[in-house]
Amino acid sequence: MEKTFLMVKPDGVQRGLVGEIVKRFEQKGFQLIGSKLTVISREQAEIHYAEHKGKDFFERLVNFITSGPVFAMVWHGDQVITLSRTMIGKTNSLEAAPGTIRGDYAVHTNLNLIHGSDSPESAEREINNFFQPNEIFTYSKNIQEWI
Ligand code: IDP
Repeated sequence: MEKTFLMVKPDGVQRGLVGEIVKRFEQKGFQLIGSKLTVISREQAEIHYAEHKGKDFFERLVNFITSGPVFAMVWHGDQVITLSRTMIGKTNSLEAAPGTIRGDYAVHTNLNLIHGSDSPESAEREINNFFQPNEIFTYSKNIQEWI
């Protein structure tokens, strides 16, 4: 079992896609174990996107991600890191396949609705950047054996 950090970006919140996005991960069979609507600080954004520091789109990315509320989530499940990335779709909006969140709802790469961790290491770092330990809940569901 793994944990991952998923975040509906400001464009997804503005467009009213929080429910649709949560629904997809719930219906897949993953478990929501933490969530909050929050406006992230510039410092948090720079930590979150540290690997892009120095790139030409970095400033715009940080300005965008801090421009309004995001819906930050922690999800739990088997292979949730890889499977949630598949459900999100490719970064480049021209390559995001129909059926994926970006493929179904996003037009531009810089307004691509959702972030998902790409490895166990990033997931841990990103969860710690956005959540306190007491904001994450583990609980069992009997349905789990059917998933
Ligand atoms: P990911 O969100 O699919 O994991 P990353 O490479 O981590 O993709 O990039 C983080 C975010 O930075 C992307 O979701 C996108 O919003 C933005 N981004 C990445 N590459 C570009 C680009 O070439 N132009 C504009 N924005 C970009």
